[in-house]
Amino acid sequence: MSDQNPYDAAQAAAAKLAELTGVERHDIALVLGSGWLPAVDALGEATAEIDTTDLPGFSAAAVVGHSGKIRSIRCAVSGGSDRNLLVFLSRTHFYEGKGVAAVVHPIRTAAAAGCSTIVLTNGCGGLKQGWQPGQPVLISDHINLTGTSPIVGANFVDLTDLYSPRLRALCQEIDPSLDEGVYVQFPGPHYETPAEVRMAGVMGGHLVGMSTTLEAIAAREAGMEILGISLVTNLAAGLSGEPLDHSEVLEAGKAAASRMGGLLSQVVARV
Ligand code: 8IG
Repeated sequence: MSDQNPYDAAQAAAAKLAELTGVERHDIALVLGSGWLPAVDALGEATAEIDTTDLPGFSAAAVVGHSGKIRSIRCAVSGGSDRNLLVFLSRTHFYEGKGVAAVVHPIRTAAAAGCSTIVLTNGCGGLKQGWQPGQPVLISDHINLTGTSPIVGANFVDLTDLYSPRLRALCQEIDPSLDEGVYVQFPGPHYETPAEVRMAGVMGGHLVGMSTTLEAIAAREAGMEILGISLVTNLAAGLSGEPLDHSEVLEAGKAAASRMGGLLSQVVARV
C-alpha cells in the first residue's frame, strides 16, 4: 500500500467502488473465506462484479479457491427496504506478508462505502468433540496469536462483545442447531502442530484458523457490527489421525454450500 494513511486509502477505494458498481452506498459487507465461495449465489444476482485490483490499495488473490472479485448484490427484503451487499470473494491473509494494513484494507473500504454491518466468514479447523467437517459455528470471541494489531497509535479500542451477541442470537433463531466457539488466529501459512492445537484448547479456543481476528478489530475500530461464522472444514491437526490437506477445505465447502447460502441469505435479510 502507498504511504497515504490507511483511512484515506479506504476512502479512495470506496469512491472508486461507487463509480465502478454504480452503487452509491453499500449496507452490509461479507467476506467469504475458504469453503464459502459456493454459497455466494444464494445471496442474489450481482448488480456488478469487479476485480479487487480495479480498486486502489488491493492486491491480487493468492489462494486456490479464492477469487479476487468483489460483487455488489441488491437484496430484496420483504416488508423493508432493499439492502446493498458488498461481497468480497477473497481476502488478503496475514501470511502473505503484505502487512496488516493490506489485510484490513477491504474492511476499511467497506466502512467507507457505508457498511454498518460486516459478516466475516472463514474455513478453519475444529477442536470441539462432536464437530464435523462441513459444520458452521458462530464465533463468540477470539484469541489473536498474530502478535500484532491493525491499529497504530494510542487508540485503545474496546473489544468486549466484539462478535455481536444480537447477530449471534439472530443466527440461532434462524438455525437453532448452530453452536458457538472461540476462534484462535495463528499466523500460518503452515497448519498447527498437534501440540499447538492442544495449546489452543487449553487457552480456551475451539476453532483454529489464519484470518478474521485482525479484520474484526479493524471493523470494530470503524464502528461496524460484526458477525463471525466459521465453517469447520477439517478437524484440527492431530484429532483425526489424518494429515491436513487444502483440497478437503474446498470439498467441505461444496458439500455445505446450500446450508451456508441459506444461512447467509436469511441473516442479511434480517440484520
Ligand atoms: I480451512 O486446521 C483451515 N484453515 N490454522 N488450521 C489453521 N487454519 C486452517 C485450518 C486449520 N483449516
